[in-house]
Amino acid sequence: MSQPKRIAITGAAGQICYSMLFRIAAGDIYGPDQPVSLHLLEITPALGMLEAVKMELDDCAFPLLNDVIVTDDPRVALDKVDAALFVGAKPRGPGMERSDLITDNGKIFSSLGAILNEVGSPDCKVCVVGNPANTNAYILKANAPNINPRNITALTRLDHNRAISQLAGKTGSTVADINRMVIWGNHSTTQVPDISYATVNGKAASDMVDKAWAQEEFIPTVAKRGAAVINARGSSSAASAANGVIDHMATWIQGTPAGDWTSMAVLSDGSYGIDEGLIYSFPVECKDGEYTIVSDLDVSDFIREKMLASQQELREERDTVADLLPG
Ligand code: NAX
Repeated sequence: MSQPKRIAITGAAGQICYSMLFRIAAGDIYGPDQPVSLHLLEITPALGMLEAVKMELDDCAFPLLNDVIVTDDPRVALDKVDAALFVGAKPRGPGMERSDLITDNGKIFSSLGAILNEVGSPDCKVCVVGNPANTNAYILKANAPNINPRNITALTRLDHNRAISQLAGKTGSTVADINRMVIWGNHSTTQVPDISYATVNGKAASDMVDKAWAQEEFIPTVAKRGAAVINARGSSSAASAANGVIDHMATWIQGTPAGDWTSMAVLSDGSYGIDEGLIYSFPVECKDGEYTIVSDLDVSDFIREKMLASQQELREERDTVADLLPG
């Protein structure tokens, strides 16, 4: 068997990770022939809980799980890892404004970015999950110039999966029948779930649903799904978020099926007129561990206006965290 792939995971004692670590240890990211080592990072007060998670990982006797490191030292967790999943962040507390959350969590990502810059591999694959995910990835990238900026991504795969599920429900099909869904923009309520290119069993989705549903129901339902889950269960999406992270990484590493694509928040190269350097969700094709932004899609005026509004939100978030960006 090959050398284990080393994966750092922050916030490892939290609820998303409790649904995620066991699947990674079972091979769900790198596949059934690739051993893995988990580098689990937590803040010091949560180390006891994290030890309990390690006990359970040990008790599963996963054949692919080479070793598990439990630490509160990011230098140990991030040392030469092949992949880093940045889940750990504070949730929004009572009375907190979104801008307070951005500044508080932004500090976590500027300091972890600087440490990844020192001890990480330049080609480490990064997925930021902790909110605000796109802007946290932006902060991390700015503080980690030694890391390939194309490899610093944020999670919109949960939104992508939510969109597929809504379209399948509406068209009476199964999720496996649906291809070419897109999420544009920020992982926030300004995101733009877009069925313009989606197919259901090879047929154009836009011919199967009315425009009013696509514009007035589908988009807000997907964009506000996180809040709907919070209202229903009293805490934020965990298992579906964990599944989204695993899908994001597995697709990036193992590739998109022929004729399909996925959505990832990645470094904008100016595609579709989006500011270069922002971390923005685009449709991407993945092959051999690399992604390519799907180019030259025809974007309607309705969708473009929403894409620009999401870009504007990301610009404002970037300006809010200017103090956390070096230089
Ligand atoms: P939890 O509060 O259950 O867990 C977070 C964990 O992070 C805690 O155990 C905490 O001790 C740890 N932590 C805090 N600061 C840390 C630091 N500096 N270093 C290492 N660990 C640290 O939250 P959970 O439900 O797991 O959610 C984690 C993050 O994911 C939140 O920011 C949440 O908003 C975000 N989400 C992002 C989603 C996405 O699609 N991008 C969807 C789900 C989720 O809302």
